[in-house]
Amino acid sequence: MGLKERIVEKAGELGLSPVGVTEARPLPAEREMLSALERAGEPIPFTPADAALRTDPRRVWPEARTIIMVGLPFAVASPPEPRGLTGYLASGTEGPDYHLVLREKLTALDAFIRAEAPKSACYSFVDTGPLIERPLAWRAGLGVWGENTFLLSPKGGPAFFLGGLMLNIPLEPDEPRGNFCLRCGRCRAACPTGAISRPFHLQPGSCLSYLTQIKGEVPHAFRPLLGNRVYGCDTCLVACPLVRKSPRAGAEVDLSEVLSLNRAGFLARFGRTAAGWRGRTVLQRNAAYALGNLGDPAAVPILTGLLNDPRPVLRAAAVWSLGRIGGVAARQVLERHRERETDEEVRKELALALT
Ligand code: B12
Ligand code: SF4
Ligand code: SF4
Repeated sequence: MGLKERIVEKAGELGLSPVGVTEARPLPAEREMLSALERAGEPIPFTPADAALRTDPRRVWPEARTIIMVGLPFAVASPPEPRGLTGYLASGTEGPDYHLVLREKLTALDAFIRAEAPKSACYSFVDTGPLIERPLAWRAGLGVWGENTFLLSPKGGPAFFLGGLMLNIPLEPDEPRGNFCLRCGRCRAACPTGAISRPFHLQPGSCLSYLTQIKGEVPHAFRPLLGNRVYGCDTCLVACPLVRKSPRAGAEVDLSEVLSLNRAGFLARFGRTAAGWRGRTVLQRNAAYALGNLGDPAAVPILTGLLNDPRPVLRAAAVWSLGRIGGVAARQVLERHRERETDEEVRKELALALT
C-alpha cells in the first residue's frame, strides 16, 4: 500500500468520510467569484475579505504541496413538530462541536502521517481558517455541488462537515466527481426566505442560518420566518433527496430553559457545541423570537420576566414576541412596561408592538 492509501485508510479508521486529495494550487474561478461579490457589495460573512488569501493555500502556508480534504458525517433529520414551548437546533449543531471533533481527528491524522513520512509537516484547518473549503473539497473529489450550495455525497449519503490538512509532500491528487446534483429545485422551493435566489447562489443576508448568528436585532421582515429556530437552519438540506435522513428527530431545546441560563450555565450547556459559538445573548434572543412565533399565551409569563433583563436586545425581542402573541394579558404587560423602559430602541419596539 502506498503512502496515500495508508493515509486514506487511517482517515477512514478515524471516522472521516469522504476523504480526497488535491494539489495545493490556487482556485482562480473562486477568486474571481469572491472578488465579484465584494465589488457587488455582497461580502461573505465571518470570513476575511482578501479573495487571494482565501483561494490560494500557499498564501496561508507557503510550504503546502498537497491538501487532504475530509468530511465528518452528521445526521440530518426533519425538525420535530414543536411540542409545547420548544425550539430547534439545526442538524449537527447540538452535539459535540464539529470544529473540536475534526481538529482532534486531524491532529491524529497529522501524527500518523509524520510517523509514516518523517520529513513531512502538516497544517490543519476547519471552517474558521481563511481558505474557502467547499471548492477545495470538490476538487479533491468529495462530492457534487448542490443547488443549495452544499457539497453533497453523489449517491445519497449523509451530509458532512469539512476540514483539511495541508502537507509539504506531494501525493497523487483525486479527480472531481462530476459536477452537479439532481437539479430538482426542491431545496430552493423549501427555503423559507428565498435565500437561494438562483441555483448554486446563496444570499447570506436572507439566510436564516446567518440571521440566527448575527448580533443585535434580526430585521423585522425575517423574524416570523425564523419559526422556532434557535440556532442554524437546515431546511434546504432536509429537502434534498440526495441526503440520507436519520430516523432520529432533530434537536429540541426547552425555550424557557435556554432563557434562564446564566453565563456559567450557558457554558456548561452550549460551550462545547457548534450552536454556542456566538454566545449566550444571540441564542437567548432567538429563543425569545421563537416564543413569539409559537404564538402560545403560555409564553407570556416567561417573556414578562425577560423584560427585566439588563440587555436591551433581549427586552426588545421579548416586546416583539409579546406583540406577536397578542391578547389582553400580553398587551397589559406591554403597557405597564412602557412606563419604565428607558432604552430608545426598546421604546421603538414597544411603539410598534402597541399599534
Ligand atoms: C460564510 C459561511 C456561511 C454563511 C454564508 C454561506 C454561503 N453559502 O456563502 C452562512 C452563515 C449563511 C452559512 C450557513 C451555513 N453553513 Co456555512 N460556511 C461559511 C464558510 C465559513 C465560508 C463560505 C464561503 O466562503 N462562501 C462563499 C461562497 C461563494 O462559496 P461556497 O459557499 O463555499 O461555495 C460556492 C462556490 O464555491 C460556488 N462554486 C465554486 N465553484 C463552483 C463550480 C461549480 C461547477 C458550481 C456549480 C459552483 C461552484 O458554489 C458554491 C455556492 O455558491 C464555510 C467554511 C469555509 N471556510 O469555507 C462554511 C460552510 C460552507 N458552511 C457549512 C455549513 C454546514 C453551514 C450550515 C448548514 C450551518 C447551519 N446548520 O445552519 C448553513 C447552511 C447554509 C447553506 N445553504 O449553505 C459547511 C458546508 C459543508 C458542506 N458539505 O457543504 C462549511 C464548509 C463549514 C464546514 N467546515 O463544514 N455558512
Ligand atoms: S439554510 Fe435555511 S434559510 Fe438558508 S438557504 Fe437553506 S433553507 Fe434557506
Ligand atoms: S434538492 Fe435537488 S436541486 Fe437541491 S441540492 Fe438536492 S438534488 Fe440538488
